[in-house]
Amino acid sequence: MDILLCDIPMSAEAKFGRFRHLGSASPPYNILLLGTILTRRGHNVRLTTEDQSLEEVAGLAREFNPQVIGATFMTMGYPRLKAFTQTMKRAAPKALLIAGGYHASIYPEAVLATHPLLTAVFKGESEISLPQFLDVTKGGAFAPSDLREVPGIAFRTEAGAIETTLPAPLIDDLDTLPFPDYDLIPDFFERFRPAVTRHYFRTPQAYFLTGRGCPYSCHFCGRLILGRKIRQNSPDYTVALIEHARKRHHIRSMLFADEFFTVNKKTMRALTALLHKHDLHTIDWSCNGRVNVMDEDYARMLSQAGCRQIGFGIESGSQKILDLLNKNDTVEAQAKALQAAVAGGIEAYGSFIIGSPGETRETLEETHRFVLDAPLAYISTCFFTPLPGSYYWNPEAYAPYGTLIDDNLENYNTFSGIPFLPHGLGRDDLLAFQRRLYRDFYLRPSRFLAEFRHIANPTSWRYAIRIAQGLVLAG
Ligand code: B12
Ligand code: SF4
Repeated sequence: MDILLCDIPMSAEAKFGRFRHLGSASPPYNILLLGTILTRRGHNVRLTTEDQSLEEVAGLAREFNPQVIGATFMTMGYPRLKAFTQTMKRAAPKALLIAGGYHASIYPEAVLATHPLLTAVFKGESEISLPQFLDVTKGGAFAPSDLREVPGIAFRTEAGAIETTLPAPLIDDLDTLPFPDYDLIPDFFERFRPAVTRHYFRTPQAYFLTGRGCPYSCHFCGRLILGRKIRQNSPDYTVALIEHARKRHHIRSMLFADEFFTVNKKTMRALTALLHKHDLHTIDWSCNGRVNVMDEDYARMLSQAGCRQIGFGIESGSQKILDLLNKNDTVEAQAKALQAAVAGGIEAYGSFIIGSPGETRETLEETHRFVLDAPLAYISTCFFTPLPGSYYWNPEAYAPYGTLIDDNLENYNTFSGIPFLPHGLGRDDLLAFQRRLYRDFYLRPSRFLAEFRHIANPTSWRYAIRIAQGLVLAG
């Protein structure tokens, strides 16, 4: 069967607003993996990425004329679903249209009800349910009641009612999944280059997700759909995945985008040993880190295995705000973890949230102090956004702390939209703080000197120019 899987088009302007010159498109790991699985089952799959325009995707749909077109999107992409389904229906009238991904998984019935052109909406992990859906629908010759056999979907019955099937099972053993076939996106490594905060990483850079699930409950995060249990690929699988990417794509750096890559020290000890054994420690990599497991010895072990940068979700330099975000960390522990990472030879990158519930001028100053005092190499900020599925999506939860000023989900991108204002602070206060934080952090002489470490890499200079231009253009 011919299948087109699309990451809903999203221009850099829509996603990053005034930081459009600095932001990069995100690889659609989810449909890349689904596409790989379907290809292995004999289907003919094409993929499109968020940086392609709707016209470009429509052109491909017209030419390819697939039997099924699937869309993935997060909350900020949801308002574009209507135009997407209408355009695809015109381009490939016979195609069944389906949707999945984070936002669709939280509201499958509502998404289906408001998008009459959709045949089904998938809820949660779909590596098992999507192939079943294709088997049942056979490209068009099926009765709606047949869809009851497919787990984890919302669909319309013959009578037009919306029905939901039992949840699809989570993949228990992630090692059963195939390696993502990057060739499904022909220019993958050109399209998805290292972000500005990792500008010195050599290309091609591989992008991996080797774990799923989260046991925490940060109040700003909608981590519902992948479950509470952390599931990780085994070290053997991860090493085979890297070997494959090295042989096939000659990768020279790697990004592990999993939330909890470093959380299990035993797994990491085994993995780093294998990286040395297979001579893969020569490939630079970056990952996300949890504060509670970081100490200097651990950082040194990771650094010796090729880890150059760890990203920490710090969120705030104020304990009051960390508590209101249910972050389960202390400011002190955050600072210690950053110091340990740096002492062990790894660069620390911190991401921060501005304008959280409870934020005041004082808490912003605490964050400012933290950022300037901590041994951070790069920072990024986003504005607090009450995302669907998160604790603060509920008005009763945020009302004591602030006001929702924008309900256009297109602005729920966390980078440029400011949908929520804490009591006592205005939009201009938050924007002015962000500007001051970036300026005071990035324009310090010590930051410039730090960049000289990367002088041998010409891509660094291109990026440095891009960062400077981007910050000037962002105002
Ligand atoms: C890793 C990660 C990323 C990675 C990879 C994203 C990805 N698509 O997988 C990167 C770094 C690129 C990323 C970026 C962003 N992320 Co993120 N990310 C996560 C994280 C930590 C884990 C996600 C994960 O493991 N995905 C694994 C894949 C396999 O799962 P999946 O995408 O849901 O896909 C499965 C199903 O949904 C389904 N499916 C998906 N699409 C489709 C389509 C069809 C047709 C079908 C049938 C099925 C289907 O099948 C897939 C395979 O099982 C979560 C938090 C968490 N613990 O869940 C946040 C999270 C998903 N991210 C979030 C956000 C907001 C973002 C950003 C907007 C941040 C920003 N400001 O840039 C960007 C958006 C990028 C983009 N356009 O996709 C939010 C989403 C909230 C929301 N309501 O929108 C989360 C929940 C965190 C949070 N803050 O609440 N993210
Ligand atoms: S932000 Fe918090 S709840 Fe969300 S995935 Fe990360 S640790 Fe889990």
